[in-house]
Amino acid sequence: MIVVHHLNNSRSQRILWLLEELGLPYEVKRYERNPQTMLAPPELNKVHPLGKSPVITDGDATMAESGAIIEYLLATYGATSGLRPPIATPEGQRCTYWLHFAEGSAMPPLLLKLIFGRIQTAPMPFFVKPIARGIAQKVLTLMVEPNIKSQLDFMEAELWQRPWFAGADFTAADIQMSFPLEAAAQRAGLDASRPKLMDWLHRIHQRPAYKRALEKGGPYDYAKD
Ligand SMILES: N[C@@H](CCC(=O)N[C@@H](CS)C(=O)NCC(=O)O)C(=O)O
Repeated sequence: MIVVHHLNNSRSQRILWLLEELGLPYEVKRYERNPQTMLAPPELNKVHPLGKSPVITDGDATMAESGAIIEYLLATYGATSGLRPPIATPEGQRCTYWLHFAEGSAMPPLLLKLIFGRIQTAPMPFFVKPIARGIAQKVLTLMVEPNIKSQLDFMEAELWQRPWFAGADFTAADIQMSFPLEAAAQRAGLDASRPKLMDWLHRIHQRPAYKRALEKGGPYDYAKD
């Protein structure tokens, strides 16, 4: 039996969604973030040394890292699902690209925005405040925000060419891309000025498997479009 070690409001929502799309039986073990630090509880370290979510176990195998988990589930159980087009096709190549892009390129600036945004409002001694805030603002305006903007422009342009990230059909690339785009809509300025991305968010949120995954996973603040 596949067990998903699922943290509330996290990337592991994507794994529940994939399992629902595949129609596989699985068990969810829920973990709650520390409300102050937002970090995962220490029990997750007992499943995997890094203590992050998602992690799955399947028989003797333990696997972390969303992209790797998605590849594993598709290779093991999803060969005929159509969610992973053959690698030698343009759809397959695009699917691989977005499966990697989501965590490798899209998430880092979004995470930096979150961290440097928190520095700007964090309590600290009054004499440090203007320096810390000034540095945070510079990093945000010179590096982080331009990166987010160019990535969002790029993704919007891609969706003007095809309805889903890999091509004409919904694939695992759309599942993997959900978290960065939901995070961008929540805290990084993705809005109606990028209509193709907003329409894509709306379409993924309408999928029955997405809705079933929400019921299984519990609180998930990112499911807004
Ligand atoms: N690149 C990893 C990132 C894993 C990750 O950072 N997960 C977050 C949840 S969105 C987490 O566990 N955060 C809690 C913590 O760092 O303690 C993946 O895609 O699986």
